[in-house]
Amino acid sequence: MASLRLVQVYLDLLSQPCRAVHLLLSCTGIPHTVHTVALRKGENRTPDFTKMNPMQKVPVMEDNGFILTESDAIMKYLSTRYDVPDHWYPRQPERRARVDEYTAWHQSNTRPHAARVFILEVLLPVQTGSPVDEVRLGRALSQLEETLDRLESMFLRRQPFLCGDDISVADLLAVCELMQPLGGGRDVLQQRPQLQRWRTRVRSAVGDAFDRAHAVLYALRERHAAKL
Ligand SMILES: N[C@@H](CCC(=O)N[C@@H](CS)C(=O)NCC(=O)O)C(=O)O
Repeated sequence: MASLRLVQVYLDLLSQPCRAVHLLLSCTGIPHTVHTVALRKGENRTPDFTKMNPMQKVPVMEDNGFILTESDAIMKYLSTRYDVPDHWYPRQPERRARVDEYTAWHQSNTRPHAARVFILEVLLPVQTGSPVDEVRLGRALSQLEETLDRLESMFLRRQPFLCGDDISVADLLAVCELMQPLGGGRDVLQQRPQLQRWRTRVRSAVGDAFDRAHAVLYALRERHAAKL
C-alpha cells in the first residue's frame, strides 16, 4: 500500500459514496491522492484491495497507516482530523448531532431508495441483458417518493441545507445519491422545486468540483440515451 503521508483514497466515481468523499476532499483542499478502483473491472476483488477492505467495497481511506471504510465515517474523520471549515461537521454538540441524525437516517432511506432506482433501471439491464422490470421499478420509485417527502418535510423544513444554514457532509452524501438515477436519464427531483433549490445551493457551494465528480455519471447518461 502507498506509504506517503498524504491521505490516500480508493474510489470509483460511479459510486455515490465515493463521489461524496471526493467532493469533501476537493472542497476542503485536504492534500490527498486518489487511486481509482474500477468496480466494473473487479479491481475491488484483488488480494491487495481485499487486504485493505475485506468487504471489497469503495470508498476506502488511508491516512498515515490508518485505514478506514464507510463514506460517512471517512468524511467525519477527515473533517475532525484536518483544519476544515466547521460547517462541514460542526463541533458544537447540537449542530453535530443534527448531522449525525441525517447521516444515520440516510443509510436506510436516501441511500438504498435512490440506489435501487439506478440498479433496476441501469445496472441490472446492462448486467443481465433483460428489460427493466417495470413492476419493481414502480415500487422503488414510490419508496423513493416517500424519502423525498421526508427530506422536504423534515430536513429542509426551515433551513436551506439538510442540517442547518450551511452545507455539511450530510448534503454531500444526499446529493450524490439523488444524482445517481440521472445515469439512466431520470431526474428524481424533476417534480420537486424545494429539493431542486436545495440541489442548486449545494452545487453552488461546491463549485466546479460538483461537475468534475459527476462527469463519469453524465457520460453514462449520454451512453444510456444513445441506446434508447
Ligand atoms: N455504506 C458504504 C457503502 C459502500 C458501497 O456499497 N460501495 C459500493 C459502490 S457504491 C461497492 O464498492 N460495491 C462493490 C461490490 O459490492 O462489489 C459507504 O457508504 O461507504
